[in-house]
Amino acid sequence: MPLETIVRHETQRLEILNPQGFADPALDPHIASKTLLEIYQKMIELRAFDERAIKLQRQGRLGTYPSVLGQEVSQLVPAFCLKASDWMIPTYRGTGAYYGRGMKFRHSLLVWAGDDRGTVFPEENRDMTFSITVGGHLTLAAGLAWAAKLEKKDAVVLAYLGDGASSKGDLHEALTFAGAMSLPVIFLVENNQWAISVSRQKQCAAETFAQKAHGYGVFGLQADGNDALAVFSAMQQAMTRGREGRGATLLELETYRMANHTTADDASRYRSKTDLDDWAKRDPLLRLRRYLETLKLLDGARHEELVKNAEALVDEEIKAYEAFPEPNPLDMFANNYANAPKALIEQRSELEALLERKMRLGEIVEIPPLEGRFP
Ligand SMILES: Cc1ncc(C[n+]2csc(CCOP(=O)(O)OP(=O)(O)O)c2C)c(N)n1
Ligand SMILES: [Mg+2]
Repeated sequence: MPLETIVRHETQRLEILNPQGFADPALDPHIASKTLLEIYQKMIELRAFDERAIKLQRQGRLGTYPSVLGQEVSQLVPAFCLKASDWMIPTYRGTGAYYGRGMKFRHSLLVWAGDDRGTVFPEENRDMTFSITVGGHLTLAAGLAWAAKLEKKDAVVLAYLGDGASSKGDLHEALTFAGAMSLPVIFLVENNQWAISVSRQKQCAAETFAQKAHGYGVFGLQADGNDALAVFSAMQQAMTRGREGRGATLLELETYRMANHTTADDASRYRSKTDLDDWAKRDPLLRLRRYLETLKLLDGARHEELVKNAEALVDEEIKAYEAFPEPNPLDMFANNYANAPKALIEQRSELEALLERKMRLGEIVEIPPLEGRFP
């Protein structure tokens, strides 16, 4: 007797804009012109920033930097779609996510210079500091979503993760909980085809990351991550589910990391140029540009003007970043403990004495004011 099929699953993929910039009329979400232009402008600004951030690092003016080149849509559009009262937790590759929520580039630069005075988000937002620990924030996101549900507000939680992070046990725990509790959370897998030097093929044998959703009873969807309209639409679906109490979404956005993993990596050692050339044809900026041109919302002159303005904006932001006063080294002890352990108190006193001695000897002229609180 043949075995009975007890369950069958399907996973769908959403693509609206083709590489020539034509939208499928049946799926076009008809985003307002003003919103489309705002998204495009932000993408241009993000790309200008990304390019300069890498140069700053090469010049020794920045510590390190994880590029978002080629991921402008998958970074920026989901964050842009949120309401300020929603929660967001990006990963270290989150400059575009924060920019989509209104964070200033000067603050991103401070963060990548190792200065926590850069963790400044627009006050009304519920933005979390990004997770450097791969996958470590996913259970936190589920917890935030549980809190949001208990508060009975319609907030959703957006947690970004990479294709590599999807292999961590954290995602299993977070999805299990989010599914069982029907939580308003979106786990957004930015599948950029690489986890440092581990390729998508080596990462996971499943055809898609989106289909993992089925194992947890959550909604799964794959979208073309270089297609602004598809990502916008997929986010609307996922947010509506969350706000209406219909539970969590695992959203896979297929894109490509066009740059090195970070400024400390050399991707030419492990991947081919052909791959890069193929993906360059699917550039998210170019595709949206063509769409805007077909709608007569943009022409060559306006595009050039946007690029010029973006470069001026980035110049300003770099100036503001480099004009930041030196921090007080004692601030590294601040804001961690209500009651600091004895060893930490001793270390802080030691550093304080050292700074005073250097002042007396004239080796430093001034100790900047303390910003944080130490018990
Ligand atoms: C728990 C943990 N293990 C290992 C690392 C080192 N590490 C940093 S980034 C990375 C690859 C992550 O790849 P992916 O999730 O695809 O994100 P992407 O960098 O492509 O955005 C690894 C292994 C880390 N930061 N945290
Ligand atoms: Mg990746």
